Amino acid sequence: MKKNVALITGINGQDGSYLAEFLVSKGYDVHGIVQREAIEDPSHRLVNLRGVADKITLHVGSVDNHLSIYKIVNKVRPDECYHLAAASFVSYSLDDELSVLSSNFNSTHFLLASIKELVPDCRFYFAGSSEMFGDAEVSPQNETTRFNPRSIYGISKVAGHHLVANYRRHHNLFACTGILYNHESPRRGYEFVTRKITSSVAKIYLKQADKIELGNLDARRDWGYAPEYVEAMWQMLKCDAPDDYVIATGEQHSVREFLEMAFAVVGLDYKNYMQINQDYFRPDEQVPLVGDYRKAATRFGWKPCRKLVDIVHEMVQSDIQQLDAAR
Ligand code: G4F
Repeated sequence: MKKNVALITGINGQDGSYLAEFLVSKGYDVHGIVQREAIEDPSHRLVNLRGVADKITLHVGSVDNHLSIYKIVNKVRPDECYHLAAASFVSYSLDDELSVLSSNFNSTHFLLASIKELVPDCRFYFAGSSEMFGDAEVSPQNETTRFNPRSIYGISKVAGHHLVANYRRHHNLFACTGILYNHESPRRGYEFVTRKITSSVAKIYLKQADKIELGNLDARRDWGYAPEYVEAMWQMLKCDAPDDYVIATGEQHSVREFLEMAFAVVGLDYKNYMQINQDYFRPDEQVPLVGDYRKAATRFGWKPCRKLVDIVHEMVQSDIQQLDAAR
């Protein structure tokens, strides 16, 4: 029997690598697009894929280049395409507005246009974000909440979401946006606050550092577990009809609570190591971003399971192990 074929952009990132593992476990023929630099430096840039490296096919290409995307889609002819690649760190988008907006928007357009021409039955997943709600007017947010992005990153995701809806409506593509809230794991990038905290805790515990510098400790987030969130992406594409879904936990915690939990894993008090740095502050957030995931729960039975305290524990332990192994 012919295997289902999936194409993933951003396959070597946190979400892409968990999704690749999940789809391989489901019997998919998994393909991913990576930059040439990743192939040339696999021990760093493909580290997240080491568990499935011999079970997937990587294609060198650039999501910023229509011809490159077109050729890969034509070669792979996917049944499902997951578009996860994006400039995704909100602070960088404040610094580099023009390239974040054009890259995030154009890559989505190139993929949709190629799929429409070459494989119109291919199901398409677009990685949206809670940053689309930005300075939200209500909390919790759901699929009907008005978008009010506060960063170029958020604007690029709203624009991509409208493009997806347009291809669904006018070109009959099975295309969905997953509006995912923050989701974490040991594979999270070091620039995000959760990994910054857990990797610093590991260093402090192993006496390789003596402080951590952070911005606003009262900032609140709805933090979930990345491996569970990638399953929701797949479940969306298995529905009878395409639609958009909020994926979240519905719970909010402050950066301070995250810090407390992380230091508690190694029996230390964060107050002894903490330094506030104004450089890491962002504009005030009045209404917390918290997601209402009931539509996903009702339509395809998705719900978050892993508690934040357990996610934090896993991340700290993993960072300690990695540092230990490198000694
Ligand atoms: O970890 P963060 O940088 O994540 P942020 O901005 O919420 O964005 C992440 O989640 C979004 C939703 O899924 C994605 F769309 C996006 O791509 C990305 O994955 O910051 C979390 C909070 C912010 O309120 C920030 O102000 O932590 C606060 N914070 C406090 N001190 C800090 C720091 N954030 C960072 N990165 N570094 C700090 O020192």
